[in-house]
Amino acid sequence: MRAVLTMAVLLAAAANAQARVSQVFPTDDATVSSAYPDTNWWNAGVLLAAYGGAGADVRHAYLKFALPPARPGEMIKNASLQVYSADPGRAFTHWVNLYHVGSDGWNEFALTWSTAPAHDAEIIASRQVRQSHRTDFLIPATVFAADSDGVLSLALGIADESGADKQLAFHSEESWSSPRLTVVYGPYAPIPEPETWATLAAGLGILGALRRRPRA
Ligand SMILES: [Ca+2]
Ligand SMILES: [Ca+2]
Repeated sequence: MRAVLTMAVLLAAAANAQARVSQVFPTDDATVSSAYPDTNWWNAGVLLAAYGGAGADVRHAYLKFALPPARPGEMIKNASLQVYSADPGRAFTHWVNLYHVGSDGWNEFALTWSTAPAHDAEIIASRQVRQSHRTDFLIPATVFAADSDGVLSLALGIADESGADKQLAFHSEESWSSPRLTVVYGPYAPIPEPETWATLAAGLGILGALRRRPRA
C-alpha cells in the first residue's frame, strides 16, 4: 500500500515538474527511390514520400538527428518531428507514416535505396499531411528508451504504398524551412512495465474505495 501511494505521489510530481525543450535540425536528410536505387539526392531542396509512376516507384525520406544529451536526473519525455510540406501547386492530402530506423550508420552523401538501412516495421505515428502545411509527428518516450545512443534516425513514407500515384514533398535541411525535432526533457522516471500499471490501477481503486467508505 505504501509503495502504491509513493508511486502515485512520484507520478504526480513528475507530471508537474518543469519540462525543458530543445530544438534540433537534421545532421543528414535525403530521399531514396526504388526506381533509382543507386541515385543520391543529399542536397535536394525537398524530401519525398511517394508511391507510383512507372515501376511502382517507392520513395522514402530519411532524417538523422544528433540529440542534445539529457542533464543528470533527466530523460527524454517525448519529441515531435515537424515537417513543412512543399509543392503548393498540388492541392491534395495523403497519410504519411513515420518509422524508426535502427541503424545510424548512414550519411546523406552516400544514402541511396541500395545502401539505406531498413526502417522498423512498427509505425511511430501516422498523420494526414496537407500540402503547404506544417505537420507534427509525436515520438513517445518508448522510442528513446529503446534507442538511447543519442542519435535518432527516422524514415517517412506514404502510408498506402499501393494503387494510384501519391506524392508529398517536404522542405529538406538544405531548404528554407528545414524539418526539426522538438525534444522534451523531464525528470528521470522509469517507464513502468504493464504489470506495474496494473498494480498502480488496483492500488488507486483501493484508495477510491477507502475514500468512499463512510466515516465511523
Ligand atoms: Ca540533405
Ligand atoms: Ca540511434
